[in-house]
Amino acid sequence: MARNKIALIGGGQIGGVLAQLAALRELGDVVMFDILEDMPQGKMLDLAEASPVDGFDVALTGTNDYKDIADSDVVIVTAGLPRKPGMSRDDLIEVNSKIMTSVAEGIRDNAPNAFVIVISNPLDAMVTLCRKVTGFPPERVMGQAGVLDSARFQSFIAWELGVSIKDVNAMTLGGHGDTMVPLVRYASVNGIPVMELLEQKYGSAAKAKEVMTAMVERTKAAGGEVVKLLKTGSAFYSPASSAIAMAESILKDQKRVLPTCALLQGEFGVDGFYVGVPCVLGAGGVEKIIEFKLDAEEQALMDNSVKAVKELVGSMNI
Ligand code: TXD
Repeated sequence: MARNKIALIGGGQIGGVLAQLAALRELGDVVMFDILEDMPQGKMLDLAEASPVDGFDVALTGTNDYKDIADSDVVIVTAGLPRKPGMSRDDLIEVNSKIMTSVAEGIRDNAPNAFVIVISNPLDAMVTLCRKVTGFPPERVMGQAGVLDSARFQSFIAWELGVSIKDVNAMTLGGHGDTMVPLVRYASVNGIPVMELLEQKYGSAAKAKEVMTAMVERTKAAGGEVVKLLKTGSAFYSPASSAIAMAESILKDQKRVLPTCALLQGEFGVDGFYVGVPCVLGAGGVEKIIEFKLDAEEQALMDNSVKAVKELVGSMNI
């Protein structure tokens, strides 16, 4: 049986960590494509030379030729510019649209059966464009944002409550921008509502709400917080880990329920737009979009986020 093959389009900061994680977990052979000459070849050679130390046994290839991504099972796209301090994700739309169009053509023509996970920003627009250009069915084209946004929310909750991150469960919905919706009502520590634990800690519902609001706001601005500290480039460890969790769930048919930027066709009252929602990811890609009831406040926040996604996508004229 052939080994799984993972193609990485874009060999920059996130691409490098994706390659390392895929190799360490032996998810399959990895091909890294980039337009920069020799760079992906150099990175993959370097990583391959770590394999005797780490003990992973996969083939690692760097390339500037799309032909090398043939027969890939999963393609993860990070090609594009990251933002600089002070920029919003949406500021990247013009330059990254051009890049995404050429990338999607390369995938369509060379890996027509692959599942595609888009990471490039602005995420909701780039995944929409990628699907449009590839013409792939919606279950095979998805975006990564929600796993990361949720992981950030979970981190803040764990740090605030002084509990292990392993026991915190929380999720964000909506677009990958300032309007994302961290779901407070469903945030829990092994099923115990986080709001209840905050009230215990602070002895007042008002203070608990204030602390939660601060964590929600920090989650929404978490990408910018990292950008500001790094000075050049944006987050790369956490986006890579997040996309690898999605790829692994597909390659191993784990059927994990992960917040995924998926094409909605009536779910949550949205039709024809990519929005972050919980999905079952398995051998069929986005196998199921999980719908659940939102209360009035959550629905209003979701509507606001969907509106922002629609405006963003509309600005691309595709
Ligand atoms: O959660 C998320 N979705 C994200 C997204 C979280 C953080 C950052 N996110 C976005 O990912 C970020 O805003 C960027 O749009 C992408 C990639 O971020 P990264 O930090 O990896 O950017 P780099 O280091 O600049 O790498 C981009 C690479 C670089 O090596 C370029 O040479 C390459 O993309 N590039 C291309 N590759 C292939 N084809 C084309 N046309 C191309 N143009 C540039």
